[in-house]
Amino acid sequence: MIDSYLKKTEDALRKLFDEKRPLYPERLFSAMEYSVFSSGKRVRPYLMLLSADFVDVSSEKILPLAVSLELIHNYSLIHDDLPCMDDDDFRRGKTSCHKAFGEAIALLAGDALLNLAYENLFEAVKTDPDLITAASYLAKCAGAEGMIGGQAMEFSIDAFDETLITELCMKKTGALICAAALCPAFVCADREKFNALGTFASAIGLCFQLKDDLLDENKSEPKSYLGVTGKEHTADMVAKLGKIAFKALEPFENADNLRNLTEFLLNRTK
Ligand code: GRG
Repeated sequence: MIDSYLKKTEDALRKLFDEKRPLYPERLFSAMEYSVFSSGKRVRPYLMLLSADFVDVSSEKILPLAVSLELIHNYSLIHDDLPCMDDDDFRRGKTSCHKAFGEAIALLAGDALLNLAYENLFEAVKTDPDLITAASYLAKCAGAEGMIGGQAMEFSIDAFDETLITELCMKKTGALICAAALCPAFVCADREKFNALGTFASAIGLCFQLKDDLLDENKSEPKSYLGVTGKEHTADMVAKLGKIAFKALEPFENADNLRNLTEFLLNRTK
C-alpha cells in the first residue's frame, strides 16, 4: 500500500515533467526538476491518497490534486529559501535552488511550479467536474488565507505570543496538510468522515510544524513555536496533538493507514 501510493505520485510527477520538458526553457525546467525530484518525503500527496482511500474515493480520481499539491509545496520551499525570505543555502541535503541556479531562475522556477499546479488542477476539473470544490479548497489553503498568509505573518509581526505563533504555524504549514487530508472528503458525501478528517488534519498539520521545530536544533529563533513556548511545552503539544488526531480516527475501523502515518509523523527523525 505504502509503496504503491508513493510510486503513483512519483510516476504522475515524472509523466508531467516529461511532457513539459520540450516545452519549457531548458534552464528553467532544470531548476524545477532539480527541486521537485530531490528526496522530498511526499508526505502531502501520500496523505491525500490515504485520505481518499479512507473516504472511498479512488486514488486515480484524486491523483491530479495530489500532484498539484506537491508542486505547490515545492514552489513554497524554493521561495522560502530565497535571500529575501529565509536565505537558506541548503535544502534536502543539497544546494538550494537559488544557490544552484541563481536567484532569478529560482524565483521563476517557483512561479512556474505554482502555475503548473493550477494548470494541472484545471485540466483535472475539466475532465472530472466532481473535483471542483476540492480544487477550490486546495487553492484557498495555498493562498493568503493559508500558507502564504502564514508566511506573511512571519515577515510582518515582530512579537509573537502562543496564540499568534499557533496561528502562523497552522497557516504556514498546517494549511497544506489540511488540504491533503480534506480534499478527498469534499468529493465524497460522508459528513461524519469529513468532520473527523477536519479535526485530524488540523491536529497533525500543527503537529508537523512543531515536530519540525524539535528536529531542527536552530529552531529556538523567536518566530518559531519552539522559540516562543520552549522545548518542553512544544514536546507536550506534539504529544497532545497526536492524541487528538488518534481520537478523531477512533470510530473508524478503516483508518489504520492514517493511524500509521500519524505514528510516522510523531516519531519521524527528519
Ligand atoms: C514562500 C509562500 C511561501 C511559503 C513558504 C512551507 C513554508 C511556507 C515554508 C517552509 C518552512 C519550513 C521548512 C517549515 C517546516 C515544516 C515544513 C513545511 C517542512 C518541509 O516539509 P517536508 O518535511 O519537506 O514535508 P520535504 O522535503 O519532505 O518535501
